[in-house]
Amino acid sequence: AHKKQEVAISKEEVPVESLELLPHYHRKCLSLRENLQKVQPGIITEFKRRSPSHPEINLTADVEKITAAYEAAGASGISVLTDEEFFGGSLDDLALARETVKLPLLRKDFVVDEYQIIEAKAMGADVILLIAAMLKPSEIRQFSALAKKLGLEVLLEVHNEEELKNNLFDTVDLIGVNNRNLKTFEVDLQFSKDLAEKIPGEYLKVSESGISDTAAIRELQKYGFQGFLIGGNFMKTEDPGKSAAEFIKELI
Ligand code: IGP
Repeated sequence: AHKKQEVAISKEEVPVESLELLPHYHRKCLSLRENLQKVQPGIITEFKRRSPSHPEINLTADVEKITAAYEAAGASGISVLTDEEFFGGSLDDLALARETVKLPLLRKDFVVDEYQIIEAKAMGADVILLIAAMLKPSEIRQFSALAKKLGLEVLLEVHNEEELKNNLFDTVDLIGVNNRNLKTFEVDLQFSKDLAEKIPGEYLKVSESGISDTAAIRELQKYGFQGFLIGGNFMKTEDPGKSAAEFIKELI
């Protein structure tokens, strides 16, 4: 049976106690970490309508159609942007993706409080993103501990050695090196290559952003990366699911 779930509109309208009553809040999460280890390389495809650097990637994209096609293409997980202001995303996109696929889902957003983590669980996410550049280590510690308590996995995003060193908590599961500098939007895969050897072995390594060909993945695999987060390269095409399928077929 298809379990439809009401979607949260805003913090003011939906108190935490109501989120905790939603069925997804009690569901057992899927492991992105395990899924990424099953098939190598593991591709996390992203559903993204627009971004600050690319204001019109695919504004009217159909989340059900594209996430279903990503799953059929062999993705290991799917990242869904829920930030409205900068990325045109929504919790509805996440909830619809949850209704559509059985893959682990990453809630891609700027998490700055505990409410958003509870909301992520209640809306059907399996993984949350914590961005080291915008949070204090004490917050990363606190938020990742809450996520673990709720059964969610944590992807910590770093861009330099300092961010990495300050946040190596055992409540983090995956470490993503963002190849895009969030201030200048400049992308360079060298960020992943430089940080790879500094990421302790217990964390699954993910390379994020700016990946546009399979050669880049082959190269990054040599540095120990097992997960690859790819958005624009697929979303900017006419048929993102088909682009992802062709890309993944070339790799596996
Ligand atoms: C995907 P790209 O270059 O393949 O579209 O990038 C993903 O890494 C990017 O969307 C991203 C992101 C973020 C978005 C990485 N970190 C933090 C919003 C917030």
